[in-house]
Amino acid sequence: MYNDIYETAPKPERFLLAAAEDPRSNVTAEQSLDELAELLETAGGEECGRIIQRRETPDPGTYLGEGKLEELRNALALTGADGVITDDELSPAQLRNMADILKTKVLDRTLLILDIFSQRATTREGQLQVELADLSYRLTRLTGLGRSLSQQGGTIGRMHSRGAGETRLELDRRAIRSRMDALRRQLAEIEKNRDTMRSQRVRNRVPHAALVGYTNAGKSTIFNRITGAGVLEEDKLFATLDTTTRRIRLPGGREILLSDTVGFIRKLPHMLVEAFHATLEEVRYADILVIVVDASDDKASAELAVTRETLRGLGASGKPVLLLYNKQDLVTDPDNVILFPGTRERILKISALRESDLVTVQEEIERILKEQEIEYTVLIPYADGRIGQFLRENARVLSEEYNENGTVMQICSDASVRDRVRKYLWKVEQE
Ligand SMILES: Nc1nc2c(ncn2[C@@H]2O[C@H](COP(=O)(O)OP(=O)(O)OP(=O)(O)O)[C@@H](O)[C@H]2O)c(=O)[nH]1
Ligand SMILES: [Mg+2]
Repeated sequence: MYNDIYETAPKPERFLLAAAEDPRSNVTAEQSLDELAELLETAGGEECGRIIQRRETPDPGTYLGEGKLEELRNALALTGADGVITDDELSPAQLRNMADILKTKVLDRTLLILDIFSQRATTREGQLQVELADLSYRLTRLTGLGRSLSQQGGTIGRMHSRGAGETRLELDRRAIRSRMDALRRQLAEIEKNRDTMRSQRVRNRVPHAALVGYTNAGKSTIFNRITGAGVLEEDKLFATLDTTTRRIRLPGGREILLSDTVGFIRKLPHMLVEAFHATLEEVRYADILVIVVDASDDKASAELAVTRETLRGLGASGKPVLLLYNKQDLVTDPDNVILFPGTRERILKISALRESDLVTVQEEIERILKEQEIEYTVLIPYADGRIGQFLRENARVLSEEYNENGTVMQICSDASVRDRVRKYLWKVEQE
């Protein structure tokens, strides 16, 4: 009788993990599959074995070669797994063929990440972004996914939290396209509102620092400890999907905006990068990037590389960077992790759990901001009085004199304000 009660707890779906190991990659297939297993756990599933094939490029038709597929089929029978997840994104043909050959549910890393994002997106914008990315993935894979997902029960890969997964697969291509258009329009609307907010910020000239980095590095923990906000921090991949921004006062008295952002990951599906571009605009407009690295992770250096690459893709490289080697309390052998800081990057070894370290972080942000400030002189013709007003509101005016041509002002500000008054620069005037 009690059995009924116990049986109501859903058993996690079990999957075999499969990877084609690229010998040129800077992480091993084992490490990459460890991460895939963590992703699977976050999605509510469980690994029951792995199969790795060493080959430079996956088989274009079936991802793994014939022999390995045979091995996989035996392992499926042996373990009673609910399906297979591949470490790379599968092409439509690979997905279809693998599902046909293995006669089981076949998922790839991308679908798993999409699944997690769809379970975890909380804001309206996040949900729209995930749905858009999900539809663009499915659009080209209707047949393959139909065959793959019809094989077994279970929920992973079906976008269960949205409740629309089943029907969505049946939508025809035209319906999907028009839904995608509608989603893009709604996202553009939200983006427009954010632009307005952002230009107000520029006017208020509050400097903006963004915490960025690999998923699970400790960004939200640092953010919460500094701001007192209650952003979810968890030992799971992709705990954070939405950008949160708070205004804080640094120890020296200066106010800044601090943002917590979605974590990056290797092989982040490109449709997600695209969908999240708007959210990550906060990163593009930031004055300082605070890159957080989990220094206790043996993949730290590869993860830092992914972070830099993603930042480049977002058009956010070239900003002042503060590099935080976090989780020092867990680092047992400091020589074990070799990280390569970029030139002119400040580095701090910290633990988010140590209060004093977080004060140091804020002092360092303050110092960097101060360095960014530049002094220059402008000559503003009397007819352009509003420019003088703009500078009085948005910069520090060191001196102000009047001559026959206009007002000569000595200014201290950051580069963005100076750029806006570029045509009045005294030097330019002289040349
Ligand atoms: N021991 C230790 N644990 C830490 C430290 N910083 C963060 N953590 C833990 O690491 C895990 C991930 O932290 P989060 O702050 O959620 O990481 P995140 O970078 O925001 O991750 P995503 O939102 O997934 O991108 C949590 O379990 C934290 O408690 C640290 O300095 N030391
Ligand atoms: Mg987070």
